[in-house]
Amino acid sequence: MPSTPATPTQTTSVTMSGTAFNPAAIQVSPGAKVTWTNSDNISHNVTFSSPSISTPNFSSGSQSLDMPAAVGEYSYRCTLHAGMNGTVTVK
Ligand SMILES: [Cu+2]
Repeated sequence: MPSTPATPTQTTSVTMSGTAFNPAAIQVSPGAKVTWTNSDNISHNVTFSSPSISTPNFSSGSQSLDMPAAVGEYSYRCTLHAGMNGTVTVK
């Protein structure tokens, strides 16, 4: 039996904590602005490969990115930390 993907949380706010995105899977409206807040006191970033959008490295405070208007599931990662991954479902 195939595993069921986790249901994304409907929010536009993601925390970076413990070198992880929380919640790691979110769902937003087309074109929504998503804000990541770093509470780790070490540098992280948010890097999407398609579309090619990213935040600078930041170690405190928040950075926001506008999500695509096209529905779909967009994965992202922090390029500084292997395994620090998240997804944004635009629906
Ligand atoms: Cu990181």
